[in-house]
Amino acid sequence: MSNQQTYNVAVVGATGAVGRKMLETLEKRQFPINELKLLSSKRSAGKTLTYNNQTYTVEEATPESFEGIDIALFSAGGGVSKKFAPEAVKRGAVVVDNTSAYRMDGNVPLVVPEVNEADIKDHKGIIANPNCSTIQMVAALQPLKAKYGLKRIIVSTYQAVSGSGAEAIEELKTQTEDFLNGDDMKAELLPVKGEDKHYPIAFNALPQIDVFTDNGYTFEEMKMINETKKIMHDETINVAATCVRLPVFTSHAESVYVELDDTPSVEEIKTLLASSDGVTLQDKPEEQIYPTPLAAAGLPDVFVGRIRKDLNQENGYHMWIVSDNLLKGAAWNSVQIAESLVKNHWL
Ligand code: NAP
Ligand code: 3JN
Repeated sequence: MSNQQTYNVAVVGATGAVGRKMLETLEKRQFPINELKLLSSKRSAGKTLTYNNQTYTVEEATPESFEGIDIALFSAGGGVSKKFAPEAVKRGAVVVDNTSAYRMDGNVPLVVPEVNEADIKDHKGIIANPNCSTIQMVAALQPLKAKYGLKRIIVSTYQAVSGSGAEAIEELKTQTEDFLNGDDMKAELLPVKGEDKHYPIAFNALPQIDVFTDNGYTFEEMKMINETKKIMHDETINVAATCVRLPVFTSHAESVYVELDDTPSVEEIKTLLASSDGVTLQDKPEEQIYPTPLAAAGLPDVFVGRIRKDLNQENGYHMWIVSDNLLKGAAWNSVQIAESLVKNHWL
């Protein structure tokens, strides 16, 4: 019999696009679970989900749901985290929160383990998982920052609809079928649920993810800017972002321009990234090898390719970064944080 310590784990938002990937990832990693509790809103209470070939009944989340829970993985929206994360902490759980509710809170570590795992130990009950677009970018850029210094990032994203949840996946499917059948496409959700205007996502590209802020950037863009500085512990990095939604189901892609302090060769950068944790280099233009969203889907790594020097700026470099937004961008990063809590005795 194994003496391995096991933990009571709650997944909040278990029926959602991210929650389902959380379950898949916990199972794949054989996370040491004693009891598993699957929580959702009243709507899905009573539904069943399988984990390790066992059937679990989903329950409505209430404050009492967290009695006896050691680790709670939240991905049910910021409002749910604001309401229930403190209740979970009060009852002794450590929360790994996938929403933006606490990301910029000075008392809450914001963690991508390949970048700032040590920040986890300072938690006071809640650890925040960054936005998916931020995670894949900082995971790829941290090795460059550590070795060559990082002054500036300009990023344009090409984001999958699964970042907007299960309903957005359905909207892309339905619009695609309607368009191919010669029917009108109904746009009811994207770019942002509840906003005045909606545009079809099928066969389209929408330069709006989340609502606009007063400075003309969207919240998604501001998340990338602010979260990058917090995770990298560097307020001096200049970051600009343009976030775009594409008719892709899974994996976000990013065209990234960086200016470094130093001027390494492209070969030096490739060698560094090829040996970096969580990063896979796919960069052989002569063989048309570069990352794509379809190929990255279902895999935990951050894929980097198309690395080249800027033609005018000596310390400027361009690259293409792709990762499964529901795995490294959400579920896998959260489970990595949970694994680190356990491994380092930081619970
Ligand atoms: P989704 O597919 O729409 O799923 C939403 C989940 O939240 C469902 O399980 C839903 O349960 C649950 N939920 C909704 N209201 C609830 C309530 N009052 N109490 C308890 N559970 C409730 O959305 P998703 O794509 O999985 O995303 C969920 C959240 O994760 C997002 O809002 C966001 O905050 C976060 N997220 C983070 C990233 C990232 O970048 N790290 C990426 C995507 C999402 P029902 O089945 O009962 O409706
Ligand atoms: O749109 C994407 O590709 C990522 C979306 C993330 C998201 C969606 C709804 C609410 C977030 C997030 O994690 O930043 C939130 C939120 O919690 O603010």
